[in-house]
Amino acid sequence: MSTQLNQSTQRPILYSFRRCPYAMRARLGLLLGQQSVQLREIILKHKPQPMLDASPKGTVPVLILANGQVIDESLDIMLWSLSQSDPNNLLLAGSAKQELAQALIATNDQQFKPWLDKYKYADRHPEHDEQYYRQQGETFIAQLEALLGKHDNLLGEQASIADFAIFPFIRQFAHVDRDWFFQANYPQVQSWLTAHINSEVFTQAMKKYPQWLDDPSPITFGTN
Ligand SMILES: N[C@@H](CCC(=O)N[C@@H](CS)C(=O)NCC(=O)O)C(=O)O
Repeated sequence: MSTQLNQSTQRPILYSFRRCPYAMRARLGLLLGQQSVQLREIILKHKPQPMLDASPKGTVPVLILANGQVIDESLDIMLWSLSQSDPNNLLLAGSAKQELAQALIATNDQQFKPWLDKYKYADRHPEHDEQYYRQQGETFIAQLEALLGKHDNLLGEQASIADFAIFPFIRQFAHVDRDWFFQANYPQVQSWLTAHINSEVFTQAMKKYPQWLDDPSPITFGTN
């Protein structure tokens, strides 16, 4: 058997959905950790059975390692990838800021994200109006604005895991009403977000691929 075939069968499999911020986080983590995976682009309305067999909770991203281990939480995929290789020290090894990074990501996932969903789909949550949900989300945006007033990225001049884990969600928040967001009084968040959106790694993470079920030929994503 050729080495090439061998390598491709041993690459981890990533089930992903391009527009999902959790999947963006995982793809960014894989690129930044210089990993190479077989990408299976899915749509949420039609989840492939092999993905559900591996992870019955049915959320993307799902990473299946060559040894069969399943990692089905986006942050764990980032952590796995960066534990393989972390040339930019995104994990903040040896820094007291590690706990801060964890806490900020937890606030994003547990507090900000539920408000973001309600803001995005305010018509499905008629208890309050869109502006109310946006204001709830702004508590976190204001927290980021204060951090970014001190340095270019959330925890220092250099980006860390916190920036990459969080900015896809702030992008989604900004996109609900771009005109409002980019005139609001969050200049540091606006330029931080714009810089990350325009970065090479995000451009690579957002490349479009055919849906796996329509085109099951192997697609390599990441470092070759
Ligand atoms: N905690 C999970 C959340 C992942 C998640 O909720 N992904 C959404 C898409 S953005 C999903 O797959 N939802 C299932 C569905 O809509 O059917 C993670 O961090 O990976």
